[in-house]
Amino acid sequence: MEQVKLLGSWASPYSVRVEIALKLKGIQYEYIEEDLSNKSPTLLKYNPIHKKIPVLLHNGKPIVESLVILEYIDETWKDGTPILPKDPYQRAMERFWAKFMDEKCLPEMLKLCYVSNNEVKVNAMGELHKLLKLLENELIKDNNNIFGGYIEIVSILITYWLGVIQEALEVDILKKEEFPNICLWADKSISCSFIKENLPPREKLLAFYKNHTKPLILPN
Ligand SMILES: N[C@@H](CCC(=O)N[C@@H](CS)C(=O)NCC(=O)O)C(=O)O
Repeated sequence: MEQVKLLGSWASPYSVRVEIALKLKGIQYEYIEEDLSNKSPTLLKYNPIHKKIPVLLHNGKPIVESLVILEYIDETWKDGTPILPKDPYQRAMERFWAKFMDEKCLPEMLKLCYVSNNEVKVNAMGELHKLLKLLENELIKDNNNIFGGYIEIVSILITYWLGVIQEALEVDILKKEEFPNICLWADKSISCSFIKENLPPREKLLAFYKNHTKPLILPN
């Protein structure tokens, strides 16, 4: 009998990525909510390097880092719906755009939310705008075709979290007129049942960000 546990946090897109993948594969698992302000000995034991959620425990063995976990789930439970595409080029493209979201977009989103210095926040907004343009152009170029299951799971950061963060900070970066392809893709993606059913309720997430983010004052 397999034992699968997930240490997560309800407001974390990383943790929700893993939940979506587990549900997609039909894996039974036990979810353990972590208090990130008072990390459990289990979290520190199984992720001593980063001390972060999510941590997947498969028969007692820990796997950390959401992108690594998604690939592990896909390779371990081959029977369910595939997460990464078969074609090596497609796989490479999806991995590339996943890294783009986590390594390029996310740091700007974090500055936007948690840095107190207003100038840093305004710059982050500008940087994020430029990055989203790159994504918008990619979506136009590929006619929305490169984006399969893996990237859809990874990009809840943009397709769901960014909208909530924008509302909490009262800014509008991802405007429909400027980013029609991203907005269309985001609408489609988050209304897809396997994504939608696992997202935290919008109002709850919004209240969380209103509580936790530092306000931003836009220059005139
Ligand atoms: N690169 C990691 C990021 C995970 C991450 O940043 N987790 C946050 C919650 S959203 C965390 O555990 N933070 C606790 C801390 O930084 O002390 C992944 O993809 O899993």
